[in-house]
Amino acid sequence: MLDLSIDISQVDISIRDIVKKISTSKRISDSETLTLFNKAPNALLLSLANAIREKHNGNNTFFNKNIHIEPTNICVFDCKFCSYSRLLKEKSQGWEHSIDEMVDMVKKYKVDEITEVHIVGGVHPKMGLKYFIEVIKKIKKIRPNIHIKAFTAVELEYMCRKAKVSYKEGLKMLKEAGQNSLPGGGAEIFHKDIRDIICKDKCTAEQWLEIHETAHEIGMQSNATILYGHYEKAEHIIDHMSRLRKLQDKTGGFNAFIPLKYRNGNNQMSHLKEVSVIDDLRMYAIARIYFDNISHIKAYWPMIGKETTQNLLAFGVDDIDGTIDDSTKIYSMAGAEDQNPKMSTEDITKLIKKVNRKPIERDSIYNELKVY
Ligand code: V47
Ligand code: SF4
Repeated sequence: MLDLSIDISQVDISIRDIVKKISTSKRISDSETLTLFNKAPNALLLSLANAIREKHNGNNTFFNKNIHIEPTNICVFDCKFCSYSRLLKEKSQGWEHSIDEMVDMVKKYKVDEITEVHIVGGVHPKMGLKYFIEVIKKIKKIRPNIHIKAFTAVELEYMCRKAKVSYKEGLKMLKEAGQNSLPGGGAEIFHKDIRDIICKDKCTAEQWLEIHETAHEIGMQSNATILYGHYEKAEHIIDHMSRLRKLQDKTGGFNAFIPLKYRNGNNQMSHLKEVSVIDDLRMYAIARIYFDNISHIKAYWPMIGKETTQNLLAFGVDDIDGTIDDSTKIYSMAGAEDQNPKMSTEDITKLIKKVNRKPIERDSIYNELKVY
C-alpha cells in the first residue's frame, strides 16, 4: 500500500477506484490515466507521484558530470518549435564543428571531470554515418572510459538512410566504434495529428520506436522524451506514453523518461504561450504515475529552470541530468532562463539538498558513483 498524504475518502467517486489501484501498485489503463489527468486535483496527483517516486527511488536524486557536443545547427528538417537550427542556405548563422574541434572539446577536461559526452545536433546533409563513426572512435581513443550517449532517432534515421544500411547495421557500426547509448530526443509527440503540425518532415513515430527497439535489441540502452505544452491535448500525451510503455514492456531498454516543456523563444511557434508551472508539475506527475516500468523520471534543468527542477523533486522526478558546463545552446536559443547553463558538483548537490533530497552522482546507466 502506498503511503498517500491525502485522505482518499474525500476524492471524487469517479477517480476513487483508480487511486485505489495505484495505491496497491496495480497498473492503470490508458483511459484511467486520461480520467486521472483530466480530473484529479493537483494535491492528489502530486501526492500519488511523490509516493511512487519514493517507492522507486526513496530520497535519491541522481545527476551526472557531463558535457554536450552539438556538432552543427545546420539541419535539413524544419521543426516548427526549433529555435536553433538553420537551413544550409542560412549557413552564415550556423556552425559546423570539425572532428578535431569536437575531440578538443573533450580533451579540455581531465579524466575525472566528466563521465559522459552527449552528442546531438542538427541533421547536416554532409555529416553522415562515416563522419560520426570517426568522431566516436577519436573521442574513445583519448578517453576510452567515457560514456558516449549520442544521436537522436531523427539523426540516426537520416544517417542510416543516406548510408543505405538498416537501422541494425548502422547502430552496430556505431556501437563497435564506441557509442554506448541513445538520448531520448526527437520523439516530440507521436500522434500523427500533432506531429504533422509541429515536425511533419522528420522521422515518423514508428521509425523513432523501431530505432529505439533495435538499439535495445543490440544492447544499447536509451531514454525517451515528450515535447509538451503546445498544440497537444491530454489524449495525445497518453497516446505517446502508451506507445513507450508497450515498448518498455517488450525490451526494458529505457532508463529514463524526460518531459520537455515547449519553450517559445525565437521559433515558428513563438505565438503560443508557454504552459504554467502547475501544468509542468501535472505533466511530470502523470508520467511518474503511468510508467510503472521506467525507473527514472528526469527533469532536464537547463530547459525547465533550476527553481522548477527543485519543485519537481517532490512530484515524481528523481534525476536532474548533469553539470553541462555551458556546452548546449538548444534551450538558451529558445529563451530558457539560463543563457549559459552550467553547474559545478557543489552547485548541483546544494540545489538537491536544499529541498531535502539525497544527491547521488551516477554514471550514464545509473550505477551509483558517489553519495553526497
Ligand atoms: O528533440 C527543441 C527539444 C530535444 C525545443 O536523453 C525543445 O538524456 C522545448 O532530447 N522547447 C533534444 N524543447 C534534447 C533532448 C535531451 C535533452 C537532455 C537530455 C536528454 C537525454 C535528451 O529538445 C528535441 C526537442 O524535443 N526541443 N526545441 C523548444 N523550443
Ligand atoms: Fe533539426 Fe532537431 Fe531542430 Fe528538428 S529539432 S529542426 S531535427 S535540429
